Amino acid sequence: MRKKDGDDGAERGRGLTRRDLLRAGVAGAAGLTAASPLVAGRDRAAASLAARQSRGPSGHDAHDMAVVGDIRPGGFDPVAYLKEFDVGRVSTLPTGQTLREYEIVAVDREIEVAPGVFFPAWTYNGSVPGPTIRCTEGDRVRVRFVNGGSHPHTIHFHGIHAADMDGVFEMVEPGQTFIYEFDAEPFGLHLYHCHAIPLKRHIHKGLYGVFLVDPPQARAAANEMVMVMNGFDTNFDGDNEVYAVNTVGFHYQRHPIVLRQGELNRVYLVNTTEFDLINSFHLHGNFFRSFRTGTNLEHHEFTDNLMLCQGERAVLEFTFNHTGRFMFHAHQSEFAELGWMGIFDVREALNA
Ligand SMILES: [Cu+2]
Repeated sequence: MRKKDGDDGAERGRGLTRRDLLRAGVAGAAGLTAASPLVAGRDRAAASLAARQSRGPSGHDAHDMAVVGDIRPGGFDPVAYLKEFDVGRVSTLPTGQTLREYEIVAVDREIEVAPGVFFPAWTYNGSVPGPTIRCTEGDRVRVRFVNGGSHPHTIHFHGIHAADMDGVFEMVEPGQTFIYEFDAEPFGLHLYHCHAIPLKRHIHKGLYGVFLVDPPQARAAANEMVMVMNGFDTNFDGDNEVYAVNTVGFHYQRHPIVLRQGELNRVYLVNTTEFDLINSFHLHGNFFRSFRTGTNLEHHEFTDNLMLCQGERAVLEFTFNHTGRFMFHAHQSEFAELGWMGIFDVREALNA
């Protein structure tokens, strides 16, 4: 966000500009099908391919907004990602300790970060963010990491573990495998990411994911959602053009998240945004309890706006008493206008 409004002219002609993104977001929100200045060249070809692929058996488009309004089907699905937890392959060690084994492969892959906007990502298991690794405090975690990418990578897990399991000094070259093994501690909401240098580039390219360690006594039952605040520098000028939770700008505005009145919601919120020092989460029409780093079961704050530095995370809990549509977004207006914007659609309880 270093650029000021006056720099827009300098951005022109470089393809996607921040203003184009804004237009795309507005178009998507209004449900327009007209071509956007955002969609140009190969992006236009990809969008029309997406439109063709989404055509249903009736001959009509399955997605009204397929041309500019939505990402292609079949790729990363931000709605599914909210609730996808990888608990590993579970077994019991002779000591009685639970062993959880995970497979993570680094893959170079082009991803769609806004309708028709593609980004040459480096991924864990093909998606950005990578899989949400979930376990319980005290479990033995064993991660088999294969570097199938084109650059040296590692996995640096946040947590308490041995120095040679920290994923910092032992570079994993393309084609090599490394096994990370440690006991999961402390409980809380952590993250993992590549620690190869230049670090900023390896993280921003997409090599990060959520590492969730549940407390020994599980938290109360809730509608749980993982939200990773991230950004993408689509023209490699050292500045983000697209901001989002879970990668795709405006996705939860196009596809509001359905919540139920009176139900406890829990958001596992992680900030992996590069280039900007802070990001934030603002909830409309409600307040939430925040548990910073998720390492304490007593909440720290009761608020409607939480600021997180890069790498910080917090567990948020809230219940809606009112039905209707409520926004959630970065309180930095610029981030919100460039994609970090979503809607909760709160409906009556199913058994009401
Ligand atoms: Cu890397």
